[in-house]
Amino acid sequence: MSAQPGTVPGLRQVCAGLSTGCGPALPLASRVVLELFQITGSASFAVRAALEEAGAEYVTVDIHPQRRDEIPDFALVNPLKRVPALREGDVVVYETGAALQWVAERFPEARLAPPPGDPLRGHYLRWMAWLGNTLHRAWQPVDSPRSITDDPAAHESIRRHGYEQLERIGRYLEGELTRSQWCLGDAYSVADIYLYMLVGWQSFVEGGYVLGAAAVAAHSARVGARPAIKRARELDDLDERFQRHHPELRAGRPI
Ligand SMILES: N[C@@H](CCC(=O)N[C@@H](CS)C(=O)NCC(=O)O)C(=O)O
Repeated sequence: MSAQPGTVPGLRQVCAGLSTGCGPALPLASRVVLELFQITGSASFAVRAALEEAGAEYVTVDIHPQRRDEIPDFALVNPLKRVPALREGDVVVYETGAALQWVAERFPEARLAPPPGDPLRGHYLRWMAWLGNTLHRAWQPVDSPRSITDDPAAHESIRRHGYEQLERIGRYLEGELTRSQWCLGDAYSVADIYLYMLVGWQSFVEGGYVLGAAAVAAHSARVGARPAIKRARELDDLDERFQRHHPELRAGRPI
């Protein structure tokens, strides 16, 4: 969408249809801008997709993977210098799961999470915790055993254990998603976005890998067909399999 009067060039003004947050345009100096620190095609995709789902107005701050100090504010926003990270005025949030939950709460009209007190809240919290502490980390042993040990003799066994864990995770997800449209049954949430991205990372596995079976694939297809998700993929230069159209570029810049 095109920038509106009074906004930063490139700022995404996508508030149409929301009941709040779209008042008369204020002079730029008096506006607090929501910033997404990102590397296109990385874990920041999920947060961008949630912002797109929410119809949020935000700007992106592109972090160069090899030059993380180029943007001095990045270390202030996330001392770990990892993406995604969000800043809005004095508020900063990093860690994918936390940032997704924050987006859902910041834009409640978008109904991207069950609110406190909702009977689905416990399931939602459980999904978000599990995605962050289990599935997000599960690809590393198969994709990059050398990030776990530099002893090449151990890599095969690390990979084998990694695949065994992925098989267990795949069976678990099949059980959870069979007969269920979304992670929370009929209620779409940021958990679906997070799961969609993490399942999409299967295409990075050398030689190919399919996590789970028909129910996981159907869930990914449902999420991936949503207009906001398609838009986020285009913005992040990703195809339907989560492969970068231009692997040599991040936000249009060479890596
Ligand atoms: N636990 C973090 C992990 C974030 C993360 O690893 N981000 C990657 C991009 S996919 C990154 O910034 N990697 C840079 C690095 O490891 O130096 C989260 O959930 O946000």
